[in-house]
Amino acid sequence: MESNLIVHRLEGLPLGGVRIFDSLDSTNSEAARWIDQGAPDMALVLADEQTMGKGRLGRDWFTPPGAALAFSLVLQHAAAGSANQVTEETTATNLMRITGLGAVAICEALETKFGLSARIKWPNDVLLLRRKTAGILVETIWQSDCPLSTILGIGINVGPGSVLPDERVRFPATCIENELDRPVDRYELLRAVLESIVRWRHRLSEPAFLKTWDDRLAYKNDWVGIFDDPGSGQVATQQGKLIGLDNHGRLRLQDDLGSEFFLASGELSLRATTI
Ligand code: BT5
Repeated sequence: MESNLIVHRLEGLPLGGVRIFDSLDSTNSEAARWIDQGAPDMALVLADEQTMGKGRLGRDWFTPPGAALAFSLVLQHAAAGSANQVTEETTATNLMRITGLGAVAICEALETKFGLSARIKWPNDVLLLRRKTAGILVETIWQSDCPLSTILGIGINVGPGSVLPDERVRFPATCIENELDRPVDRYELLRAVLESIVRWRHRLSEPAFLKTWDDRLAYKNDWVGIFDDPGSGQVATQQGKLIGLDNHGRLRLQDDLGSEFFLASGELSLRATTI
């Protein structure tokens, strides 16, 4: 689709600017370059294809042309009114919640536009029928201890061309069209995700947001293993029953003696397991 048609589809959203590419290394990398040049709040970078799409911890994210949504949104913290009054609340917890914001927005868009019930594999994956359909990569630019800008990067598998076979991914993948069995308009989906982000963005510390996030967690009441790197064949570093989120967006779990423990790191991976 031509850039001006895409911009037309996004009309009325409070975006700070839009950069659209047929092919790009990574929308998060382009957003970082734009931030260096003074990107406004809510600047959006969109690419049809990514040649070096990024996952967490140096991993890759596959975005072939014509089959996926890959975009990054710049959130300027001064615009949110927090840069001058950085507290623990606005740094650690709110940054963690920005991954939740992306996950909730994807789930809400899939529910409202397509009637799909998606689940969040904490912290950054969105699943349809226990298969990964979308991933979120949040990167923050700091000045000393102060977060200046956050890049909310979202990749969503829309058509079958975006799905890698099971042996090439760390977790089984799917796409929206496989689950719906009909074509999906990528830009209708993009608009719905952005609308949800706009709706929740300034409400990340409200109980209503935490509940919306918590309600969509995958593996609730299941036993999960927590791995540093589940692809390496290593055993779980911890196991527990997944209870939900705490007030900060940390994951609450219970060990086999019933004691609660919490996970705050976004660098862990969960797998359903049995004991
Ligand atoms: C993620 O990392 O899931 C974060 C993905 C974020 C991608 C977006 S696209 C727009 C923006 N610009 C970027 O450059 N990135 C963001 P992680 O949890 O580390 O998962 C990465 C792993 O998922 C890889 O190692 C593969 O095993 C698998 N994978 C790669 N591409 C996939 C795809 N299209 N669908 C499902 N799984 C995939």
